[in-house]
Amino acid sequence: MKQLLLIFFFFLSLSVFAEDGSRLWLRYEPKDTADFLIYSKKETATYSIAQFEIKQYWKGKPVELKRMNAKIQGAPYQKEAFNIISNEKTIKIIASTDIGLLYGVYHLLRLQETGQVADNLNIAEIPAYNIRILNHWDNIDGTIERGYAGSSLWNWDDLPEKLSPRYTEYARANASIGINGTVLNNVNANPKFLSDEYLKKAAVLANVFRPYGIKVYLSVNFSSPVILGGLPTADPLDEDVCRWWKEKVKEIYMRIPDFGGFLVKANSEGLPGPQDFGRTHADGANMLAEALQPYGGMVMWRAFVYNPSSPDRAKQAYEEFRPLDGKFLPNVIVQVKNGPIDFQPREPFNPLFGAMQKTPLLLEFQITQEYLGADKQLAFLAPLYKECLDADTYAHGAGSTVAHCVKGIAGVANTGNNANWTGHILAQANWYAFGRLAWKPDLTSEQIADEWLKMTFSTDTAFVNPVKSILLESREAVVDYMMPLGLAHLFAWEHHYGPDPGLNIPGARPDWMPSYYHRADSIGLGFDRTTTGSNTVSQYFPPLDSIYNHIETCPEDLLLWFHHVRWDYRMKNGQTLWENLCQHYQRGVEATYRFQTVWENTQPYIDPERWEAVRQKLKIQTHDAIVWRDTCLHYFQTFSKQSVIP
Ligand code: GCV
Repeated sequence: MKQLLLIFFFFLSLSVFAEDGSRLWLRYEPKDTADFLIYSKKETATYSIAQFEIKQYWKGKPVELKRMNAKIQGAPYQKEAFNIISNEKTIKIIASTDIGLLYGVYHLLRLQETGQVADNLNIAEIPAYNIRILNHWDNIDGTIERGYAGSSLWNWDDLPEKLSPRYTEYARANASIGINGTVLNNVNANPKFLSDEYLKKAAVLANVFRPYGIKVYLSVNFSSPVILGGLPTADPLDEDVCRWWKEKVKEIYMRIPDFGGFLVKANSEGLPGPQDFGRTHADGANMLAEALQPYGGMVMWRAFVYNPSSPDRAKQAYEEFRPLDGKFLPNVIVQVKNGPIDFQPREPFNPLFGAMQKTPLLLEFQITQEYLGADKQLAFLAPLYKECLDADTYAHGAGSTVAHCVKGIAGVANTGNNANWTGHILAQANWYAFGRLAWKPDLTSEQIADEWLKMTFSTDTAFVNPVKSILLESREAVVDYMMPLGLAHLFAWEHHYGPDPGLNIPGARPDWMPSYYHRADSIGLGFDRTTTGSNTVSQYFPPLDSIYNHIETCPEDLLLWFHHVRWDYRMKNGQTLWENLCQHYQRGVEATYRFQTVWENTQPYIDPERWEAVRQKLKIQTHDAIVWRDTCLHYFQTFSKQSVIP
């Protein structure tokens, strides 16, 4: 009952709005009616939300919410699936579970908001993956690692007693795009999150999220048995350690009966892990998996590993994890970043996709723009996500796309406690795009941009079409003015915002220095990963290994990733590498001017607050794009010895 009342007051609170971006894409206008107050005591909280949303916001013919097995052709029973079927008089949303109904309701409202309600709807939707999860890199002190939208959404000091209304808003926003899991804390995990004090807090958040179909997970520190439990070791084969984890898991499930499981970063960037005891990643993951298995929980074990002694960082995850294929328990899923290095503006797909054939994989994207302009720059990431999802691994012949090789998708969240949630209002589109693609990877970037713009701003084509075009262009523009042609990691020390290709800190890890990645010299530019270089190309299936290996066949947008290319090398357009490099940097800057011009013309279509907020950000973007272009070209010029072509 308490939960239903909370939901009621939450919806009531939505009637007062400021145009600060806080409403996200959920800008449904309420109907002029009071009948949404009627609900039956027998209904679940999820069903009540579905009912509220329809009664409050749906403006078409009567809707019936029907719980029965949804008929999804060719798909097995799926508890999150739904049908929407309409005839002249009514619309039926059919699902076998309440969460399926709620997803159906949000789908129908999306159709309404984007002007796509047809007379005879016959829709069957089933999510492509069961795991569609956000990873929050939120710390216990309220800071967010690589977060650019304020502090953590979780007010740990106020929990478990005081609940922010934002927790419900967060859950609702996620449910509306099909996200069904959230890892509350940073992968650089503080063991304290497993203390009773913090489990109580996490349990309260889980209670808020549950009606919206969202499970809570926690990142764990591998040394927790030592730091929290006082044991002398965290060796995964030690009986006391196994017992400690089993007890801890039992305690968690007493507090959170539907707890999702653990996310683990181990033996990565200085964090502890099983290798500290001469054990493998599989030993570590399986020990945790055994503890979680009786409760249906799972382990998401990250494959983000690299160490400074390796000649090529891009090879290491594959080298460490590929030999472990088949050695993980069934409730372990290995979480792999989209590219082999680290969320760069452009990377080839990670060669582990397709290569781990006996181990389920979870694809990890970054929604927060650590390497794509933080909260200051427009970079609509659907094209980046699509590039990876649609990439052909050739693991089982042509057509074995990354999307087919994975069992779920994780996204490092871009949310914080800023009123507009994501720092840059247009970055809300990346949260939205992530959810939509995790549900349906076949959607196009254009469809997603179109939906998001119509729901967030206006359905007027005079607004939607030009803004959609700049959204779709924006990621490529960032690549152009930051790191074109396959360059990577030219960032200044630590903050990963601005450029510093010449950075050289004596004594620092070489693989944290830009020169490790760009390898500029008097001959040319780029990292030789061919068979005569670091041989990373051989981690890809044929024919990709050979396509990447040969300079003539390597796609030009990845040229400097795989090859060290002479400054005077003739590219496909007949001009030299140096000339092309200059053109890309210039093209990127010019695109940002276009973003400003397009946005200036949108003033009549949207509210002044959000219009001005975006306008300011776009100005910063042009300024900073110029800094990128000038810094990089002037630095590379010291090697190419050629003048910068304007
Ligand atoms: C959470 C990169 C980031 C780190 C991040 C790490 C990871 O190195 O810069 O902040 O740590 O990736 O994904 O674990």
